[in-house]
Amino acid sequence: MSTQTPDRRTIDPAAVEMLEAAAAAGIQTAWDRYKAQQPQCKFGNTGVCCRICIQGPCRIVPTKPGMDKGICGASVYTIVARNLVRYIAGGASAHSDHGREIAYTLLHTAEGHAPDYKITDKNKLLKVAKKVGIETEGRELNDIARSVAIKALEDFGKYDSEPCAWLTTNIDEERNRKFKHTTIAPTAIDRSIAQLLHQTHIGTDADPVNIIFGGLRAALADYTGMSLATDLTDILFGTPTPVVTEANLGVLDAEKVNIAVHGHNPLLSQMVVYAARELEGEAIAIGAKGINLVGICCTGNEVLMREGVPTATNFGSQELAIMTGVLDTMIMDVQCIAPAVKDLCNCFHTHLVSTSHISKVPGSIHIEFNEATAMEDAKKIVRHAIERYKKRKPELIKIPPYKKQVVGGFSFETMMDLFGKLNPDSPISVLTDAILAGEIKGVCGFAGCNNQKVVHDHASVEIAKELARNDVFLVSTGCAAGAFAKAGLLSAEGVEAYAGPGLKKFIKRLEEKSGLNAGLPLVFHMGSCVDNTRIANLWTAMAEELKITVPQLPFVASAPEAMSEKAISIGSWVISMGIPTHVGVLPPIEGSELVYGVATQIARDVFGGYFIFDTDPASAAKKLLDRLEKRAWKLKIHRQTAEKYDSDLARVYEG
Ligand code: BF8
Ligand code: SF4
Repeated sequence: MSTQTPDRRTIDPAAVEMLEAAAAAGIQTAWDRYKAQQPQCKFGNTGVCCRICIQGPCRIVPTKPGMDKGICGASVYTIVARNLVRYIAGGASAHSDHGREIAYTLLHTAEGHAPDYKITDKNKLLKVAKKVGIETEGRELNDIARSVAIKALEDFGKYDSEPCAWLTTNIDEERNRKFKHTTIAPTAIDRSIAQLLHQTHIGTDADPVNIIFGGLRAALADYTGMSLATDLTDILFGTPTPVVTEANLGVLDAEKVNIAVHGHNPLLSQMVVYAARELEGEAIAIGAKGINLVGICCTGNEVLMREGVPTATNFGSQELAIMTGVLDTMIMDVQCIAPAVKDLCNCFHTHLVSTSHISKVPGSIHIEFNEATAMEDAKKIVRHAIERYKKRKPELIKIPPYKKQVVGGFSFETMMDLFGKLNPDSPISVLTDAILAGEIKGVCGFAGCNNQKVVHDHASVEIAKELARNDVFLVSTGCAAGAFAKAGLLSAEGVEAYAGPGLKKFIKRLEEKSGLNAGLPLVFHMGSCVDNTRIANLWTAMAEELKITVPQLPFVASAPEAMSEKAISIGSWVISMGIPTHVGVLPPIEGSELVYGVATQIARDVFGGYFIFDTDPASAAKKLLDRLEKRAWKLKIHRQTAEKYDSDLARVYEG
């Protein structure tokens, strides 16, 4: 008998409806495929299967003589550590390659070779230029932009031994020292990734701690690539400001041409936004009421943040958008696009259009997207969608009537503007004062994915509600933000329903001054996964304001449904920065007590941040709260002591 009923697979009401429809129609989804994969291999699940050379796979059974090591003699700790850090190499490659494309587009825009792009946010350009040490006085904007782009590209492959600019200029002095002393500051993004693959080649590094440090260097390279991606994207398309929109499958409109942008890179999705606006008339000419653009995954987050484009689904429920029968085209770029979407397209009229030469799905239509012909390419895709509209099968249309209001667009700059309405001289102190006064307990940053190993959206939403009830200020990115959006936590409705008294007072005080008619949300949406660096900017500003180190700050992170290599990479730089980080899915490291111990305990001694693995949302929320309360209590004690003895605040104490 099946142990899975729809409501145990997802808490999203639209997904429940669609899963029922899928079951009735015999359509296979990720939930079915997950079940078919059970039981999953225990060796793989605990990280003890090595496939690094083709003598393998070597599977380790510590208690069985002869099987306690790989054929080459690699110990279980070497194997688990190598497997773990190779995830980081994958994640850092994905994020940084995305960043590199943005940097090239900025360069080509400045040089006049990418005519459809422009420098939209001049202030951000000047701010970023100053931050990374580029002269701005008396220079043309394009000239400055060119220097900024080159500086960013240098972070990928420069030959000197200075740490990457987008790392050092975004973190505080203490973290810079820490990363230097622990030798994990990357000097070039590409080198740290290549070096990590070299380090983990058969017969190179067998020392698990050294391997993990190599992994952390690549994780900081990941941070560097993400950070420059965020900065340069803001320069090209604008720094997000508050937007009001909606989320869930109910945002699809049966009377309009529906186009979903899916993936990560805004160089394409932003152009599709412009193209859709321009071609609205062509859609009307064929009998539609217009064009309805929706987002899936992080490129959806990018256009939500800047353009208020509604979110249709997050990662876990991406296939279900096609089952509505009204999605005329799904445009994909890179990352997190399940190949299964093409199989679903075969059952409906939807076309899957791939656009990147490194990201194709057999059977889909490929319309290559080039920055030199960006608008033309985007229009071609939108016109393709308009054509598909005519091919709809009315008998297959089913749009679940669920959607929630979303108030998003909270870039770091927008957060500062918001706080600045209460204290223009020191915006960030609005947040830190509320912590010192005990009104809020601290901050939790949510990130990450959906993972079939846990109930879709459940842990993210449950942990957020519990933390909110306990007066924790919440920010989010990625597919966790997608879960919150669909559950109504990204709107004022969420504040009314779940905020504790202190958090409610704090948000309402901000809201009164915000000038936002829609009100402020319970969780502040800070963007896509690369925008986790906006969250890092927030904790750095808070630590600097309080004159403490990041590991002393009442700030925690949670990825309740982490799934991708990118999520592992992000989690690794977040703990290196000094933030206790909850992950709600057990990564494959349990096969080595040593590696598990490094991730959950030793990391705390060295960096102040560490992983908390817990698959139970209630207990995870409690652990996160405990960490915040402990850090806030210590902070207050240390401040009192410093005041009493008229001394400086202790800069280092265990977080
Ligand atoms: O980069 S949260 S499932 S879509 S990996 Fe992917 Fe995870 Fe979603 Fe965004 Ni991030
Ligand atoms: Fe086996 Fe060693 Fe090859 Fe890994 S590297 S597959 S442990 S022989």
